[in-house]
Amino acid sequence: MSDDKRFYLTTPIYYVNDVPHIGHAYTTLACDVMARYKRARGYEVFFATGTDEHGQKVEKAAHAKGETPLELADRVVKRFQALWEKLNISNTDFIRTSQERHKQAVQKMFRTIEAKGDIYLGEYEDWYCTPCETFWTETNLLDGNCPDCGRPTDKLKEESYFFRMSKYQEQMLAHIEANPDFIQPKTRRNEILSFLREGLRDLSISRTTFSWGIPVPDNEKHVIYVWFDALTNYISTLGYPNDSDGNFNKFWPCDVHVIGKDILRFHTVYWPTFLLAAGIPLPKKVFAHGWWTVEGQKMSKSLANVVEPNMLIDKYGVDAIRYFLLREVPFGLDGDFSHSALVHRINSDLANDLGNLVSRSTAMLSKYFKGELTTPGEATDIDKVLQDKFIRQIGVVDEQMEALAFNKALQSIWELVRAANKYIDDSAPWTLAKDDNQRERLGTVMYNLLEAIRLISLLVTPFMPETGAKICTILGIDPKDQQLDKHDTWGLLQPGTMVEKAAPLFPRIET
Ligand code: ME8
Repeated sequence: MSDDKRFYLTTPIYYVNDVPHIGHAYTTLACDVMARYKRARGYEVFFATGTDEHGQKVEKAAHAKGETPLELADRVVKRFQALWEKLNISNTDFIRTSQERHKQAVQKMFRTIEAKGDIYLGEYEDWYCTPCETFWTETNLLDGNCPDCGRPTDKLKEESYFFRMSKYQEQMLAHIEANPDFIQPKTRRNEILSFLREGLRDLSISRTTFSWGIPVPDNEKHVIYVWFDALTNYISTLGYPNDSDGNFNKFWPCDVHVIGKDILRFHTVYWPTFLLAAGIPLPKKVFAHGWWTVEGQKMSKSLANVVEPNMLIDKYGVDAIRYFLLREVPFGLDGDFSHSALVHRINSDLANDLGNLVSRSTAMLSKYFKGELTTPGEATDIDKVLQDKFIRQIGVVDEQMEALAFNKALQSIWELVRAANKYIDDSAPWTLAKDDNQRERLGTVMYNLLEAIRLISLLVTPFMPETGAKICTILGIDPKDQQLDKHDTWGLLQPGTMVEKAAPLFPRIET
């Protein structure tokens, strides 16, 4: 397999002091769709996710519950893993920062940068926001509170190891300027460029005030800063530094780190400068998506409006949720979750457009040909228009997927669903069926319709794996034998195939 047929993508690793909600599900789901799409296009994919288990925040949460931090982590990790299984997430690895393999990697990174002379021991005094695990200068604070989350900060003074981040300011600016796609979307790139132009301070990368973390090599009084620890997951998951399975060599640099906009600076300034110092190539792209509010409000425990994905999946089905989250909001912008919008999407796009297309078409084939596909006759103009549109649109979807424009890709696929529905209306099979001389034409129309449905099933599979497989089975094909890069041309359905009359794919939801 050539190098360009490899793809490595990551989600953030989630804190274990919170249980998974719709925001975490969103990032992970977007990565899953991309991973499935790339596999369908013949790529060997490494898709990493996991949990961020160290730091003061987790230590405090554990103590509040009368648990050790590891007990808390063990319990919450199961909830993340169970949710990913339920959401049909196809991750390659699940890294926990409490694992020994990860500790090895973090200590190796620390040692490498220290050996280069870019880590030194000093003293730290600043304002610390524990919920955000971030230090702020006096001028950053808003009325004494954290400028990000608005909560109170504490003044901390401690001996600390520092990373010479300031040394890399020019190099980082030059990298971002020379690589316009490194930070996406563009607005985020501008945000980071202006942040860098203001100048970089050296970064405190160790703490002595708590112990739940990875010790600094040869100075166990210090634990390594949780972000230095967490960001290293992107290479520890690949087996850095020993690389006994060869994955680091094979998959690094990462094709895309997908994150929420809240953690952009860590991924586009801290992480790349650590890598520059360690002499490791930089990731190719960081894509920051927007945030979900719920029914117009910020999701928060105190408002008791946190949307719990398990409940949604049980109520509406996993594919409907997968579809909704990626269709509703352009990837990169903020969005609002509401039950009415969800029900509307399910009823109009899934039940009406897609569901009806499949049930109408298979019902007609069953009625007119006892479910058997016949050999298509010569293509008429409307047949050619349909075929051309499908072949062209597959290329459009590909470009949109490459740009992580999931909502646009789904819109493009739905243009095909609507074109196929229109093809039924324009060719009026029920009229053809009344005339024995039109038998071959009727067979051609049915063939074209089912071939259109086959191509739609290929395109929807990364978004809705169960639905894609269900449609293939209805069409008498083994889903395993259908792969986008090999089967995206028109006319692959075999005449003589028996097609099932489909039960509704998505029942309408009564409101
Ligand atoms: O930040 N809308 O972990 P975290 C959309 N451990 N996405 C949301 C969201 C919302 N309302 N809320 C959360 C951390 N997210 C660190 C990361 S990586 C080396 C370490 C998503 O558990 C979004 O992707 O707070 C965000 O970046 C992530 O959850 C934060 O998860």
